[in-house]
Amino acid sequence: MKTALTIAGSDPTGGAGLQADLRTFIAMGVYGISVPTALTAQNTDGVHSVHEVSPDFFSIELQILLNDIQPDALKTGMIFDTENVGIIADTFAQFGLKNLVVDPVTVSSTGVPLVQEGVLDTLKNHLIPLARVITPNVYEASVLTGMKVENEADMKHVAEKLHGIGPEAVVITGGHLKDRAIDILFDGDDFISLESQMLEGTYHGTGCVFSSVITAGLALGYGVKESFVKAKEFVWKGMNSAISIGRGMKVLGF
Ligand code: PXL
Repeated sequence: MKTALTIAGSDPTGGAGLQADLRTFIAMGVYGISVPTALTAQNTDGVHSVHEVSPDFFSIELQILLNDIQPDALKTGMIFDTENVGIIADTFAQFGLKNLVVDPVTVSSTGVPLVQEGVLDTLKNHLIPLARVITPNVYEASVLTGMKVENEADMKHVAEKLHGIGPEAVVITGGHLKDRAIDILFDGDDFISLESQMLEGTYHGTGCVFSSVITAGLALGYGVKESFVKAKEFVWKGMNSAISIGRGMKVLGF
């Protein structure tokens, strides 16, 4: 069986973060392994507080796991500590890892910061250049590039700019154009733009699940484009079957 690693923050609701990543890997038929970067105290109303894993212990978590298991693909989500970003980059090289997907998480669905100041710069300089795919949403793409992203042309423009940092492909999620939800892939040659209807309401964890499907796809040996198309379909279906497990945001149903 293929294995995929998620390096992310814990979300006790299972709607986002490490738990959502593992749920997605299972649904995709991939064995999931996981290294937490931080704990969050949260429910479906939002994130209450964050407790990070210290760089010393984070490093041990990775060394012990990867000394034993070589994942077929890996993804990063919430990385609270700047130092932990550097540790992931070093570990990637040390173990000759492949198929890295970087989801540059910045804030929670309700706008609570999930990263220290400086994390995005460190991601840009050290981790994103190693990635096969990066999956910022429109907001994250705008913060990473300092550019305004207000329409599909802007999305394409930031995708090109981010591709210049070194990843094989850039996916920008969450573009809105009238009543359509747009996601864009740029692989250095072509753009693929996938559209769906915009759905009412707030859904928790769509970005995490999207990048996890891509990671599982790469682990299974699919190409970047196929994995992107699978991710759009998977998230769309999950949103249409979303469930209210608590009193707040819905989580994807799958
Ligand atoms: O959706 C981004 C995200 C990632 N990781 C964790 C989260 C969230 C959003 O709340 O809690 C742990």
